Amino acid sequence: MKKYDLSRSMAGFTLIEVMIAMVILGLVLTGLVKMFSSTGKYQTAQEMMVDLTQDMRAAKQLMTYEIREACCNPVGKKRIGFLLDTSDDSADTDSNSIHFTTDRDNGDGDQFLEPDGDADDPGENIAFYRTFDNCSGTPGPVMAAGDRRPGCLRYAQGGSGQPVAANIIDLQFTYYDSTGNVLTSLGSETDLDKIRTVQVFMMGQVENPGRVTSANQTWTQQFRIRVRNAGK
Ligand SMILES: [Ca+2]
Ligand SMILES: [Ca+2]
Ligand SMILES: [Ca+2]
Ligand SMILES: [Ca+2]
Repeated sequence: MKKYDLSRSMAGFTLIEVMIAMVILGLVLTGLVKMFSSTGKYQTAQEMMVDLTQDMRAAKQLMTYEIREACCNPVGKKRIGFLLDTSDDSADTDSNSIHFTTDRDNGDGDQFLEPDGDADDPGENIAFYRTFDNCSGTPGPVMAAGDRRPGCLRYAQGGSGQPVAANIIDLQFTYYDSTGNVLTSLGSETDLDKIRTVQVFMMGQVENPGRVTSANQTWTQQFRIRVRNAGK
């Protein structure tokens, strides 16, 4: 039987060879680490944008549904529609907020929608606005249209506004009358009753914009909603 000469095979690599092998291995590993870390960053950037666009699309759906159903008043016992509140910038109908009532039900809790001529039942007093906070904890001050700092889009149903989407860096409402002209004055209920269409401009920013190029930091959506029941 042939014997292996261990000492001889162990001596097969010189120190130089081992060092060269280690340097090559090091280079390969560095390359691999770089490749993986850049892939990871790319995925995170994509995920951040997906998060933002999903939140904003959901916000659009909610706003479209609610604004389309605004001002429903089939019984007509009292005025129901867009609201004027000069004391609270989150509770009026202007460039940075929208607030309206609608009569959908009588609040009896059954499955039937039975408008009862008033707007004091659940889900009949709706507002959207933006506050200067990140949607967690106490709401910050109401933000002006065009204020490009990140804020929280909120949805109120008669009480305090619930968070809908964070990192919203602009929210602007524009109101149109029946002829498609922009309503510039909304200082009275008579003016508010002229609203037929609402345009929403919304811009969001990814959670960590410093990690991505400027082209991938923001997402914008603008849409118009016809208020089906307005003027009826
Ligand atoms: Ca306002
Ligand atoms: Ca009602
Ligand atoms: Ca009622
Ligand atoms: Ca009912």
